Amino acid sequence: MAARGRFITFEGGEGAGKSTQIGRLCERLESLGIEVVQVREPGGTALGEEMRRILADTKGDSPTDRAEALLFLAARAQLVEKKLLPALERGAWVVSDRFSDSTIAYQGYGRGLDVEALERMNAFACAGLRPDVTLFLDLPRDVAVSRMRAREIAAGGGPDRIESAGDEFHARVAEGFRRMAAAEPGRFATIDASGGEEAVWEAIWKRLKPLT
Ligand code: Z5A
Repeated sequence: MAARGRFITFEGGEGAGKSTQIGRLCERLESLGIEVVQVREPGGTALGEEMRRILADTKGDSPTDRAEALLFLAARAQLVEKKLLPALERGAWVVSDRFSDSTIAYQGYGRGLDVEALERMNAFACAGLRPDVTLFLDLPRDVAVSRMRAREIAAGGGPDRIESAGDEFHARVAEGFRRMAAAEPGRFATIDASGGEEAVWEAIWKRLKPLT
């Protein structure tokens, strides 16, 4: 029987460089002959992608804070059971753009919902699955905003519902990630994401290479 694969998650505020670094990581792992399953949250299943559309919508009937939390959790439950557990059981690495810590940071610290209740609901939704390593890309909000604006101008898009939540909300989210990283230093690696792509990548690979 194959050894269980590794489960790596990337967390942090929007525009911190998660997708960019995940692309590099998956390429590196594949070049080493490792099977990689790359997913994003919310998403990764048909149901999850539909939830993503609903959650980003700025025009429809906005979910309440509790309904928002439950939508993220439902998308996660579907992803874990349908995709992540089978991949890990056959020995693949799973690399996820956000996971359960985002719910604690955004819906707990950001929206002000009960963090302990969210932790219990996360455990239920994840069927007990926890990341082996969580890379927290820490980037000052003003730098992230200017990176995102440059991207939006290039792509012609605009901020979604959660992106538009305001500076105080995003400061609480960042504080939430920092507290979680400090509370679980064995799982979290805090990466200074303010450097160039190459410097950030080197810090990430230094943490993950010993697991290959
Ligand atoms: N959410 C939640 O509330 N609760 C939950 O439980 C979950 C999620 C799971 C998902 O957003 C939203 O859902 C998110 C949290 C919430 N909302 N907010 N706000 P998403 O998946 O659409 O997007 P995101 O996760 O917020 O990330 P992003 O905007 O796609 O950013 P990123 O992936 O971290 O960054 P990037 O795309 O790699 O880089 C951003 C730009 O910077 C891009 O133009 C890059 O080329 C550039 N870049 C990247 N790295 C560098 C460096 N090192 N230097 C300079 N420029 C760089």
